[in-house]
Amino acid sequence: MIEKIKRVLEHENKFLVTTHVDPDGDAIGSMFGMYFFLKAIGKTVRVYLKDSVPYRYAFLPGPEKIEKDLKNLGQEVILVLDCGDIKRIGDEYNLLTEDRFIVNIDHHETNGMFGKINHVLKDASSTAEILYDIFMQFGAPITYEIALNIYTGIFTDTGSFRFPNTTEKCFRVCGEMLHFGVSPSYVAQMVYENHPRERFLLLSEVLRTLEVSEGGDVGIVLLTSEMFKKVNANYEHSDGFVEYIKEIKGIKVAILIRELENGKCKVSMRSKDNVNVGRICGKFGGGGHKNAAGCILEGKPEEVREKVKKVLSEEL
Ligand SMILES: [Mn+2]
Repeated sequence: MIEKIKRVLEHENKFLVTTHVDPDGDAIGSMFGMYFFLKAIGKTVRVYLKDSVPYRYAFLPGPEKIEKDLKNLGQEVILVLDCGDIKRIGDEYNLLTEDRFIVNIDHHETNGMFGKINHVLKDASSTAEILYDIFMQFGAPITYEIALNIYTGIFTDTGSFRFPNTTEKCFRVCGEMLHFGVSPSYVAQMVYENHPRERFLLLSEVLRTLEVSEGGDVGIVLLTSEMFKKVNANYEHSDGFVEYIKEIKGIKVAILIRELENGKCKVSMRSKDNVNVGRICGKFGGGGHKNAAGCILEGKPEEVREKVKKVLSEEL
């Protein structure tokens, strides 16, 4: 598979790189890393990202121009990175018709295999780690820009080397990125110690809703539209809140239920060890990984909480 991808990257000249909406550090790092790599081997590259780059990843070196629509699509090879479902690149996914040459590079368990080439490694920590192996095939020099993006992708998708997807390889690849000038403390500061204060005002509202199950293994919090208004915060400020709930002793499943505008809620789940929240979210039409997944459900946050509790009581 990696040989096939190598051939495409070598022989084609025009590429469009994209990733999922609501991008995380691996999505942005993979996309920008691929951008700089393709530039380094002399290719013409466009980058399409429906959403803005979240503030915590704004330090990452990236292309000057990020396109927000796919109107002027030519004959580019489309590289879809870190995206389990083609619909998640944004509304315009339907412009990527069957005759398009899509290369799907990902590590989501629930990947829809929507590409002409599908390089989906479920055991990889991150898409950035998969890209590292691809880049190594070329013998092209890894620049600081590429290294910083790869490092950040692996660092964030492993929860700073805390999640079960953390392997020897993660440390090896990240260690190697240090040779190219990456500073781990700089990345950590940019990603984790660079928040506007609205985030913490919002967090204090959310923590008031904390409900821990009788057995102490499930923690659920709610995030309502009202709370955003009250502290003048936006969605971006709430990124990663669910991780705090997972820090409670004994918690196996941490859940954040966020109210959306359309009478629905986004449910984010995180789990420890062998609890597979990817499968649980799959039952609700969502997806993700074993220890990190999400889905969207109808109803007010309190109603959604009841639905989720019911399913969890059957599953755990
Ligand atoms: Mn990822």
